[in-house]
Amino acid sequence: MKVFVDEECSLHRPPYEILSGKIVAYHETPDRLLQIRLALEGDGVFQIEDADRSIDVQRHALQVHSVDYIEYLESAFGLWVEEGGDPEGSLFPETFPNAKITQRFATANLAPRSLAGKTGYYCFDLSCPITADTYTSVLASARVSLSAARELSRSGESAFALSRPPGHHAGTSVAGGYCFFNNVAIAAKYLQQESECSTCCGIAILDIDYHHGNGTQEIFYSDSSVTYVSLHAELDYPYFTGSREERGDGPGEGFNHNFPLPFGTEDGAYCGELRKGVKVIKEFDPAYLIVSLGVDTFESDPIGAFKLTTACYAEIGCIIRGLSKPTLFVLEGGYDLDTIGKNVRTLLEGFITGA
Ligand code: OKP
Ligand code: ZN
Repeated sequence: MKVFVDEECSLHRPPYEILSGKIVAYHETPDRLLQIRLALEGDGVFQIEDADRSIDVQRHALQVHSVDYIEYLESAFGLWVEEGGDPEGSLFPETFPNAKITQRFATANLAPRSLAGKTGYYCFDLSCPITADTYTSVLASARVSLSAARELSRSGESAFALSRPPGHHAGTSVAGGYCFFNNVAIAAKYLQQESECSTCCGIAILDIDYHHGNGTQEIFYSDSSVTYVSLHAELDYPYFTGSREERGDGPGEGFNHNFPLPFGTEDGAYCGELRKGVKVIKEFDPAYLIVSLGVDTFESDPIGAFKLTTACYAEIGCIIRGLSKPTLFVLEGGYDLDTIGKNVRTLLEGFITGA
C-alpha cells in the first residue's frame, strides 16, 4: 500500500494548548507522524511516497471551505504580528460569537472586522493556536490527502494519507479540535470531480476516530451523495454534536449516521457497532470509501477513554476490508506516541491481508 507524506506537515508545532483550565504540552505533535512512519517503513509492505507539490491545494480546499475562512487562515498570523503579536508565539481566540450574545454572525456572513473578533469567529475552541508555520502545514496536510486520493482515482489502489494537522473537526468556515482544513472532505470532493459521473459518484466516509467528526458531518449534512458514518464517545469532545438523532437534513436526510458509544467501550462492543456502521455503507454502495482513521480509541490514549487493544485494530481492518471498496485512509487522532505506530500498522495490515 502506498503511504503519502509531506515533510511540511511537521512544521506546525504549537507549544501548548489549554485543557481543563491548564496550560499543557500540545498533544497533536509532529512526533505522531514520525512514530507511524517508523512502524510502516522498512519491510516493503508499505511504499512511502512524497505528496505532489504541484497540486493547487487552495483550489481544492475552496470546494469545501469558504473563501473568507481560507483567507483568514492564510493571513491571520501575519496580521497579528503587525499588530504587535509575538512572531515566535501562538495566536489564540479571545472571544467566541456565542448565539446567546448575537444572532448576527449565525445568519449573515459578516465576519467581525477586528482580528481578535475573527479569531473567535473562525474557531470554536482553544485547541487551534495559529503559529508562523501553521498555514504551511495545513496546506501540506490537505496536499497529502489529495495525493492519496489521486492514487485511488488513477489506479483504484487503496492508499494511506499520513498527514497532520488532522481535519474532521474543521467545518466550512471554522477550525477546532486541532483541525483547520477538513482533509477527508477535500479528498471526497476531489474524487467526485475526478470521476466520470460526479453526481452519481457516491462516497462513504467512515469515521473511527474516538471523537465525533462534527466538521465532516456539517459539510455533508444536506448532501445525499456522501454518507457519513461515525463511531465515537457519546459524552466527550466536541460535546454538542454526534447524537443518533442527527440524521442529515433536506436531501441529505438519512445519509448521516452516528454511533455514540459509552466511555470504557471494549473490543467486542466496538466491533459489534462497527459492523452496523459498515452495513449502512454496504447498502449505500459507494464508489469510494474514505476512512477517518484515529487510533485515540486505544486503551492507553491520553485523551480518549475507550479500551481497545491492538488486536482490535486488526479486526477493524478486516471488517473494513469486507466492504471491498477502493479505500482512502486519512489520519485523524491518536496521541499515545508509544503505540500509535503499531496500532495504525496493525489496522492497515488487517485491511490488506484480511487476517
Ligand atoms: C482531535 B481528534 C477533551 C478536550 C479535547 C481537543 C481534542 C481534539 C481531538 N477533554 N480537546 O479528533 O483526535
Ligand atoms: Zn480524536
